[in-house]
Amino acid sequence: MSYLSSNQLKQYENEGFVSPINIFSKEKAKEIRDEIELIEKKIPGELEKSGRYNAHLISPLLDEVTHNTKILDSVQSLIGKNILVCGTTLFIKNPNERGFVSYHQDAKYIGLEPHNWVTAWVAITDSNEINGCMRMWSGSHKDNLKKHDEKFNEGNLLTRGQTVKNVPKEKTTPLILKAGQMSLHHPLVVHGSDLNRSNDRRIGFVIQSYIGTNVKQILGKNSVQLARGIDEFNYHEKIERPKSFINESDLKLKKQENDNLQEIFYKGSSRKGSY
Ligand SMILES: O=C(O)CCC(=O)C(=O)O
Repeated sequence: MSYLSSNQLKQYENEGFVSPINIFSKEKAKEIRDEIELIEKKIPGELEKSGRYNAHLISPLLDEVTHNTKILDSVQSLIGKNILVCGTTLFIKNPNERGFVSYHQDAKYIGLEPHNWVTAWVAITDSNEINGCMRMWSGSHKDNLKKHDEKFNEGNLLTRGQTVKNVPKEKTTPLILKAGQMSLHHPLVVHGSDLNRSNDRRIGFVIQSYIGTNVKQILGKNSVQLARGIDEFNYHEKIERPKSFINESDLKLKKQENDNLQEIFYKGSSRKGSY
């Protein structure tokens, strides 16, 4: 049986996202936040810019989230039973910083084809309209890829500032989540987020993305972990799960994976990798 109700499945089909979904307790979320903040303290800068990708490779707790049964049960009902993890991103917005995310479609720049994949946004802190939660343009996944401009505004957390024009912002749906809840969104749904106007951090741990084994990376190279089922296609190199908290060889692997990602994200761009 699916972890998603029939109404939630309908919501995904009609709107391009499903939210909120209960995954773990707020106490567990706090434990994960503490682990993230311990990494930041032990290795300053490790989770900044391109370092915000693939923190699950050095953190057993983030690895545990990535392989969480409730998340995988939900994902399975959207993309099938053979599931790979092809990367994660920490979207952290600190108070009094200018971080926002311009409206975009993930499928525009991630290079994963066909679109048999889904992104899980897991709230490590509460995420709401005050601290800049994600906002979705409901139903926009039913259109094809839209034109994106590259707008390199200060504070844009997207690598290339990819921006869809004329998004009806007043009609977008805020995805309000409590720490420990998640949302799932479709590769084609247009979404973004505003500034954090609160006094605390907003932390989202994003599995970007869960892909079916039939999905290829057409812009470069992505290594993957098998999350569930069998990989009958073997399109991607497999990588190990972390051996311990901030292990030397895992740190090297994270760096190598993130260098590969930079190649993908900046393909065809005049701008070269700072994020
Ligand atoms: O965390 C955010 O505000 C945006 C995240 C996002 O764009 C994504 O998960 O695809």
